[in-house]
Amino acid sequence: MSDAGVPTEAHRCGSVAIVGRPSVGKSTLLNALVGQKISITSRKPQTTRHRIMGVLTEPHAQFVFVDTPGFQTRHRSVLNRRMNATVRASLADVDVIVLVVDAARIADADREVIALLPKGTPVIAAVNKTDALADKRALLPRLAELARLWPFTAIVPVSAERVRQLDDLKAEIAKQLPAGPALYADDTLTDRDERFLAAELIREKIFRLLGDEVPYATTVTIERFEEDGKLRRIAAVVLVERAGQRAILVGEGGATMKAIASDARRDMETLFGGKVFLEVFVRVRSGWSESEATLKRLGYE
Ligand SMILES: Nc1nc2c(ncn2[C@@H]2O[C@H](COP(=O)(O)OP(=O)(O)OP(=O)(O)O)[C@@H](O)[C@H]2O)c(=O)[nH]1
Ligand SMILES: [Mg+2]
Repeated sequence: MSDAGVPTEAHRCGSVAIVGRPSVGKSTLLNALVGQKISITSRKPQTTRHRIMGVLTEPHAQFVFVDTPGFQTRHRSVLNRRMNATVRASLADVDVIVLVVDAARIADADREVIALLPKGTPVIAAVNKTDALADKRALLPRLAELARLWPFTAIVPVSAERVRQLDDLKAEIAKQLPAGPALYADDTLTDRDERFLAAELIREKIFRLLGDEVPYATTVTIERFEEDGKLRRIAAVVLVERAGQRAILVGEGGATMKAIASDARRDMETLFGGKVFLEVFVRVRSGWSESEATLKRLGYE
């Protein structure tokens, strides 16, 4: 800022939506860009259910990234429709859009996301998972194919997981950000509070440790969150649709739930920088993902 409070020309600040079909690596990219794990990731599609802001403050630019759920074409529950609505809303009022695709292939689901892109907002394609390409020569035709699908401002091959070419991506994004002062304090990392992050970390372990059914029938709420000096006492409830799912989640002699809770607790201690005492309970509430009222109460936008 200059003395008169007018932003200096060099500084830029703006919002950047990260969108794409499920599992292309949007959340991994957000975490790599901001340098902290704030958005959960797993091999399973539809891991992310909420939009999550991640702020990166650099000397000449502040990037306000917004991670979004993967735009989906299957599992048409009320929850899924809400998640797609979240994607659409995120596209509507941002300065820049980053479309993430998988370097291995452009699928119909990618084309469906491209069809949602608003005209007039700069869109940068991040071609992710280049590390997993057996033959690097496959990349060039992929870039050409993308260029035919949308007038992207830039197309940047990256590896979010290996943190490769992210500086190139950031430079392309920065060029498109409007001039202006930082909107957030330079130590702001996310708009989400520790309660939300704690619930998400439990959900991540459920996505990572369990098979293909239970994660999608599950949501997590925090019943109690108390800070006692550097110690946090957290009581969480996992809601499932059916008693059989509860049995799977708990596991033999409680072993599965124990693994979920201890993995989640370890991540919370890293993220919050203090000890965590975590209790997790499992309750059956059938129809939670089909009830607008319940979803609203559970914090789904
Ligand atoms: N090899 C490789 N794997 C990656 C890369 N980026 C992400 N992944 C993996 O891809 C999977 C999906 O990553 P996520 O970040 O959860 O993907 P997402 O797009 O946020 O998925 P949804 O939230 O479900 O839409 C995870 O297993 C990641 O570890 C990458 O650069 N290279
Ligand atoms: Mg995600």
